[in-house]
Amino acid sequence: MSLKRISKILVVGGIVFSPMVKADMEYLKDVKGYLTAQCSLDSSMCESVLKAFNKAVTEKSGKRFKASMIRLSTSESITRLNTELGSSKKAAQRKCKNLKGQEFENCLNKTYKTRIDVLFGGTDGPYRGALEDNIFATYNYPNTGIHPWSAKLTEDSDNRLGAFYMGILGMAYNKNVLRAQKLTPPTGWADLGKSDYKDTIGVANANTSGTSYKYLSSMLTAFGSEDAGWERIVANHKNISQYTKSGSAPCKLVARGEMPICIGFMHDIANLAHNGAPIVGVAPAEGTLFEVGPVAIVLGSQNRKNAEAFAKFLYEPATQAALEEGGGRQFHVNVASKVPAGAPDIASVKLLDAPAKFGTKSFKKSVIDKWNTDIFPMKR
Ligand code: S7P
Repeated sequence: MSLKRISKILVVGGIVFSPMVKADMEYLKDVKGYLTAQCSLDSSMCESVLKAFNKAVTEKSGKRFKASMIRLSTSESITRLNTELGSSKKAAQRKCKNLKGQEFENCLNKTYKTRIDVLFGGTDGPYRGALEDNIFATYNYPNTGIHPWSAKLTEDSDNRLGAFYMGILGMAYNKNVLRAQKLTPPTGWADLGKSDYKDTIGVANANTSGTSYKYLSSMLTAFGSEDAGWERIVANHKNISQYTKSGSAPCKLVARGEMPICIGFMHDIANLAHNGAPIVGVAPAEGTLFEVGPVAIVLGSQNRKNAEAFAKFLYEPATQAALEEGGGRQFHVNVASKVPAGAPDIASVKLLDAPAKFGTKSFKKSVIDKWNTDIFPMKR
């Protein structure tokens, strides 16, 4: 996809379709029983979205509804689901091996035993990689009244993934801490490797965090060649003071003054600043990648109709309001949703376009394996 096309699809509200779903959300009235989700947003957003769904269903159906949820980082969430489906997959290899197309999908759906109905939130890389695992069901995700970056993920995944928000990866610093340590603010990825920044930077661990994979992918895209990107990753590693499990943790530490510099999503940084923290976001000068926040229904879900209703609900402006209540200032999928106050200014960001291979399981594995063997053990 050309950069021109990316810029076009990112113009929030730039393309207006007719409203996608009726505001009355009648489809929620048939939701009953159970729904178990794995969520990879920041936990406050996971909770506020689920609370909004429970409330909307309870109001529509007239019966109290309570979905349950587990919060896991994105790669961790995919790994956990694959582990849970381990024995089902072996059974499916025997039972479904001679089938194709819809018959194959129906067979997987019958054979898989899972307690998880739906995955939502987190970054797109690990979800894209998991398409090769045959764990997500097809669904007619909403396709009108939405921003094109969402429709693209659904199209790329042959209707196995929806996407309900978009965010841009960046970095941030605590202006008080930087001043106290007599450091100048970073302006881009290359600055993070400067010797002045020894022990000052926080980023998440690549094994668990989708944000971390987005960071590595940005580095491998921003410097003209992957080799040049790896050199920068090594230089930055020497200055990392902490690798956290979750992607949103480092900038929270920076907001509290416990660390000078972090790598994280610009909408999370904007939220911390909006709430009064002395944190300043930086759009990396060399350019950066964006995430789209997916939703996927699990093959074998015992509560399939509820999972479908939940996936549809994520596209409603009501979900944008719930995200915002949980501190989410990312761009919501629905063109009718308001851009949250304090959301980052896309026009000031140089957006990069990662090659399609970054969304494949094998390439993601090769990047994370290299990070584990060559980068992480290096002395800092
Ligand atoms: O807070 C929103 C958000 O930042 O949460 C997700 C999260 O950082 C990804 O989690 P991991 O890095 O721990 O996998 C992002 O998708 C989202 O923008």
